Amino acid sequence: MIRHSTCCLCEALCGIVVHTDGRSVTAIKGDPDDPHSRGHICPKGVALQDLHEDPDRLRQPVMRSGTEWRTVSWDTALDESARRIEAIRNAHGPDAVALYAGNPLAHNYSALLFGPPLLAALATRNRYSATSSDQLPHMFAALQMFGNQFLLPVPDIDRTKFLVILGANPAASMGSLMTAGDPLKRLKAIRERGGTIVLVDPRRTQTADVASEHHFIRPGTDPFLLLAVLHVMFAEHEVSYGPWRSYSSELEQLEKVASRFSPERVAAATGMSAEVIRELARRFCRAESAAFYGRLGTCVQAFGGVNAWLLLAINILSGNLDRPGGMMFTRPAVDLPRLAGRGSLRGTFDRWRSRVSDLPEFGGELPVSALAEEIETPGNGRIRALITIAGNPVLSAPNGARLERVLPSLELMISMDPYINETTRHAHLVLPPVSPLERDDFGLVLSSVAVRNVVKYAPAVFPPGPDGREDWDIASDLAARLYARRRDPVAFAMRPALAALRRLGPRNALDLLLRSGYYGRGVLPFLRLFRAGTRAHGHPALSLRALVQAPHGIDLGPLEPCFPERLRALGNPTINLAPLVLLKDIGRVEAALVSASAPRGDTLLLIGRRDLRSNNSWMHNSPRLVRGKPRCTLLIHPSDATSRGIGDQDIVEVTSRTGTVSAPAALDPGIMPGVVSLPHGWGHHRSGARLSVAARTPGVSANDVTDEKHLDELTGTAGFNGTSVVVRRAQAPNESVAAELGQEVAQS
Ligand SMILES: Nc1nc2c(c(=O)[nH]1)N[C@H]1C(S)=C(S)[C@@H](COP(=O)(O)OP(=O)(O)OC[C@H]3O[C@@H](n4cnc5c(=O)[nH]c(N)nc54)[C@H](O)[C@@H]3O)O[C@H]1N2
Ligand SMILES: Nc1nc2c(c(=O)[nH]1)N[C@H]1C(S)=C(S)[C@@H](COP(=O)(O)OP(=O)(O)OC[C@H]3O[C@@H](n4cnc5c(=O)[nH]c(N)nc54)[C@H](O)[C@@H]3O)O[C@H]1N2
Ligand code: SF4
Ligand SMILES: [Mo]
Repeated sequence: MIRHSTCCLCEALCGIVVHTDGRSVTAIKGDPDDPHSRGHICPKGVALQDLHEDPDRLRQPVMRSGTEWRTVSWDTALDESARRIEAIRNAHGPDAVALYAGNPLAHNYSALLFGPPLLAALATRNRYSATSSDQLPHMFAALQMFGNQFLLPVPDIDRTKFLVILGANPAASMGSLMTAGDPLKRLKAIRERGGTIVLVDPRRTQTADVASEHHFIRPGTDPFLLLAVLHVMFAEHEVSYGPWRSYSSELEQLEKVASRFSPERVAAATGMSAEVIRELARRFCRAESAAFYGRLGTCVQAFGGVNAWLLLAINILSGNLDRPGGMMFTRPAVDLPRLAGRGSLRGTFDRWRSRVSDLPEFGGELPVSALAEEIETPGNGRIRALITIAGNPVLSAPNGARLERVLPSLELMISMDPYINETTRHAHLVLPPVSPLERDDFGLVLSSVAVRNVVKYAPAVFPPGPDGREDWDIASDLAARLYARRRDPVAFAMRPALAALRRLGPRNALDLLLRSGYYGRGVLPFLRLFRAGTRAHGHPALSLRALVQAPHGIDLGPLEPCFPERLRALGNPTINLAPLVLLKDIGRVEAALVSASAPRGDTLLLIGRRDLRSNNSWMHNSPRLVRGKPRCTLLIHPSDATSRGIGDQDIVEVTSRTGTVSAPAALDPGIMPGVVSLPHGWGHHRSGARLSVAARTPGVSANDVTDEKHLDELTGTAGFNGTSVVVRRAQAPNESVAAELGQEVAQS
């Protein structure tokens, strides 16, 4: 038997064909008829089979006493969870119960649609998620400039003539905020049609193999580069407002700021010559079409917010926003910016701050950098219970080691997760969802950042196992049980509402969203009620049924210019080119530029990296993915290695303010001198986790040495990249390490 589905692991949304003998998988292949991915699949997609069959994957809820886990029924697990959450809430208030939501939720439409009732029932200000370890700056800039955190333009890579890739490695990540089936093939096509790809990255990654040129940039210095590009654009009158002149405000402020950052002034700090920067700006502006695409490397560092803003500004002022071949907006079948409406879902910032470090709220969440200290620090408002959903912050949060130390002090921890891993081993209850092949799939989030408008619904490949429940069902059931224990008017109102919502279920909810969307059939088709816009020609009018009848998905066509109508429809008359909060942050950029010339002593700057066969922290229990040579190595430039007496494959100690890890060194001329790279998501040797394959795989957690205090002070986004470290050969005399770090801290 074959079933068509979508791989849920990364953002590429590959169509897959799952071959089964009814109950188990016999093979997983790429779907050649998927109009989006056209047959592409990577090793992780094939390894969905390992995930599905993994004996370590939990099939039933488990409850811990001491180090012993016992299986319990769903009723027991959910009642016990609700009882214990309510006890802590009643004793210490709602903020005592924290919630952390991880990355896989972005790939889980039903959990996204049916998770909010749990958020509402908890009503805590202590909400955290992987957003603050990731794309928060892009959402922040979209909110400040367009008035909607979901209006994220994507590079139109299928048509562009000039693409700059700053701090992204699609060869490994398969694209991020740029959902594109087979991104490498699409990138290669840019050059085949005579276009140019410029990669700017502290490492010559595999993406360099498809780029026309690669330039090193020192980690954390991106705002200098971006300001210098703008400087050249203004100074040489390359600014072409395109259609934007009448919709943009605060242009003069931006020009004034950029005028202070000439290419000559930033050259030494960035490690890029003034001539390279100047030429980059000129070529970018003169290209027939161009997209300046910046991603994770520009986000998870000291200037994430400023970077995201300047990236948008460059695209706007070169006339490349919302034009074919530039940075464009999607028009997905279910439109998140429109769904967000005019209320707080459009985005919020700084409505409250974290108790200990005074870090700002964004979108109802606090930065994950604050999580450990909020658990650790006594006083009013201290976190006493933590619920994690699809997250592994012990391995993924900055200074995860600190979090690991404080988790055992919690009075209650509940995890919705299929594994007992480095984080969830501290939970009192683990509530496991079904495997991805046992639930249906719809690209709610990812099709809104896809390089073409695409839509696909994939029914579950297998029915759920005997005790299997989906995330949406677990979360909303828990919410219902929390309300059932309360006596207040909100709870009285919410009980029937939630019961009705659960009866509706995610499938019907999706159908309504599709029908009322841009390409929808309408909710009452013959009356055409609630249809958002005019249907594009040549596609069936959308409903869930129409999608079920198109098992490979439907291509709704290339991205189309949609401004200013779309901006207006979302309630925003203009684009703010220089939002005040961002302008103010330029003071910090100036200070960093001044201190960038100070001597660095013996310290190196740590950055991360991704690998095609690895997926954040959680696919390392797949035997086929972890085979082969160790991947958790420290890349170091030969000159930095030689000066430290380090040879290839020597074990080195990497020490930061927060800790030390050991890893084999890999000498690599492709990494910038002064920079070292360690991938994150490893370190599965911790006792108490139930990951038999991963535990045998060597590797340490990069987040044992990243620093929760090194962050983007404006947005609170984690600053994984650019962490100061000292690297020594293991067993080498070690006394001077502390002295070096002391010096570094004094400098910063
Ligand atoms: N040093 C460093 N740290 C980083 C990064 C970096 O580049 N460098 N990258 C950051 C980024 S971009 C991100 S997104 C974060 C990710 O950070 P997290 O989201 O905290 O971590 P993941 O490793 O994605 O772990 C996902 C967890 O979800 C579980 N899971 C998988 N599928 C499901 C599901 O369908 N339902 C449920 N309930 N659980 C599921 C897995 O078992 C695992 O425990 O890490 C960040 N951390
Ligand atoms: N195979 C695989 N695919 C994945 C994931 C995975 O773990 N494995 N994770 C998924 C997730 S959660 C995400 S968010 C995406 C991320 O996808 P991408 O945004 O493509 O991120 P990375 O692959 O981490 O590439 C970031 C690049 O930034 C560079 N860099 C580091 N510091 C700096 C800096 O200061 N400035 C600049 N300019 N560059 C810098 C790094 O060298 C690296 O090449 O990938 C997704 N896809
Ligand atoms: S690139 Fe790999 S992990 Fe990403 S969606 Fe495709 S098959 Fe899945
Ligand atoms: Mo991410």
